[in-house]
Amino acid sequence: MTADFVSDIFDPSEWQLAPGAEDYTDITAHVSLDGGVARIAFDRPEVRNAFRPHTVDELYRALDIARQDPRIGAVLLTGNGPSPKDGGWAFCSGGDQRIRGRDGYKYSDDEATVHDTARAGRLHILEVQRLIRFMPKVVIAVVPGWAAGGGHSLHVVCDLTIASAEHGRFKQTDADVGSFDAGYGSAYMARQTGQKIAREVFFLAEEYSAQRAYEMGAVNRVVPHAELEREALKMARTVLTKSPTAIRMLKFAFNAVDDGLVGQQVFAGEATRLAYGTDEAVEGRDSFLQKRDPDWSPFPYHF
Ligand code: S0N
Repeated sequence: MTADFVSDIFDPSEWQLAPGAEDYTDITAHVSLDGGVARIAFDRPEVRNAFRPHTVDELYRALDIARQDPRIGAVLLTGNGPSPKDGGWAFCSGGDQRIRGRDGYKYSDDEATVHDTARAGRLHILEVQRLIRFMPKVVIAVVPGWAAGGGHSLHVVCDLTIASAEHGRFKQTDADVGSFDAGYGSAYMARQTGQKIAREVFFLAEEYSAQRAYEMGAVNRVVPHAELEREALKMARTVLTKSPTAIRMLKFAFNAVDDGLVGQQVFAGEATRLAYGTDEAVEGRDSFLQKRDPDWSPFPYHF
């Protein structure tokens, strides 16, 4: 069964509901009919797709389901629209400022009944950033409108970004509202665009068109608004034509240089998985289980 309509540029004939997606209130989640691509979208267009703690919980869950689904090779992260209030488009405008407390973002009173942590402030969008960063699949930010504040940081941390030529707009408002993403949002952005540009984006908090963001090296492709989702799906399907192992190793290799020992750990974990498939590793395991010395003689010291 194909999906219901969720956004003006969404093509329901390409998608089916993702597992568990019926329960989401703040996002939508779909899987392409061929099973290879996930589409996860902020669904609060009336507030430019700002996220509250509940939104982040759902986003984390949907991304983690995509991470664990062995058929899915690429994820589209986007925002539904337009806003019913004024027709404006957004990818995401970051943390919902209406519920920001002194120690982070608060669950609302009705959510409080279902969350043990309801009264504590949360900043767990950073957990979502890490999930995007460390999932062994290509995550594409599909930007139909504003990418602002924490929404800007999310696009930065995604592997690729494709944006609407007409409505895609980028603005790092963190310093306007007294917040600061001092991790991937800023330092990793500087890796992408260079220090001067990243500092300008944060220190001046000006608005940039999709075309200008492309020129900065922050966006991969700028396409007509009506074509955005089609082009994004095409990009994802191109990724699916590549070797899954090669893509995984490449993503973690790109990450490793900036991620310190965690980056090395993630890359090395994949290397270990590959090594387990060799006769040499099988000999190591079997010799232990058979209580004998390993015979490494068939395995050369490569140079
Ligand atoms: C996106 C902007 C530029 C769009 O401007 P535009 O098109 O003029 O629309 P508006 O009229 O401003 O907005 C339409 C309606 O949407 C509401 N709204 C928009 N954004 C938010 C938001 N983030 N929270 C709550 N409501 C929002 C407007 O109020 C308006 O509503 P009505 O119709 O009722 O008037 C513009 O909207 C804008 O600048 N938005 C704010 C962007 C922003 O500052 N976001 C927060 C930045 N900070 C974070 O995201 C922090 C994230 C985080 O968790 C974090 C991560 C790492 C480290 C630290 C933190 C941390 O929080 O400290």
